[in-house]
Amino acid sequence: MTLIFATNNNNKVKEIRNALNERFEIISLKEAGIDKDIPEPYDTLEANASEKSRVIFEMTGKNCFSEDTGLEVEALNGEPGVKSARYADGEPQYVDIVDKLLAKMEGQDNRRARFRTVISVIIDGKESLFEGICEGRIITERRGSNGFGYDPVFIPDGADRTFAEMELDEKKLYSHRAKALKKLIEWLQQSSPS
Ligand code: ITT
Repeated sequence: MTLIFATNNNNKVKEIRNALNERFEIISLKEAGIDKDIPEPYDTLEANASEKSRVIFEMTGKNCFSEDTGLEVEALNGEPGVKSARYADGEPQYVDIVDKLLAKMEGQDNRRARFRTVISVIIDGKESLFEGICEGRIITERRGSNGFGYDPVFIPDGADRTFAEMELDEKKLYSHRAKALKKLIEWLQQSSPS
């Protein structure tokens, strides 16, 4: 089965490919020749994921999926959440989103946080949603150079290294994205066994 992956984030493409089996082929927007910045106008991961897959389905008429991911930090009342990609936008005092997160978490004892991924898939015009959650904690300084986004400051429960200190094969044992993808794959395999 072939699916267009409605994302402009190449790290997501790498992680999803790494976690897929040979029954599925993923075509990135770039590979599909689609140069489009898809807006994320809503205030839930679900609504934004739906919007991204809907836009690409309407453009192509092909089976596709998208995902929206947020980092939800307990001490920050669930922030940055749906704003994770744009957390430091318009705030030049921060080098990047991680810099802002570390500043907001300074002096905080409660370091609990979780990544949440929502996948929206459209098969033959019909949408389904799948969720994956990874619980963990935010450390006080960056560690590691792999991955992307908040990976250098997030340690998943059950590990003692950040996602940025792990290779893809290890990150997928814990990750929100891999968990949501597993649900999607199981559902696809049940829907079209062979
Ligand atoms: P698309 O919308 O094109 O898929 P995006 O980067 O804008 O790509 P999101 O809206 O889902 O994706 O943004 C979520 C942000 O959260 C993302 O830019 C990263 O900074 C961060 N993020 C998402 N998944 C992550 C992960 O597995 N590890 C660390 N940070 C992550």
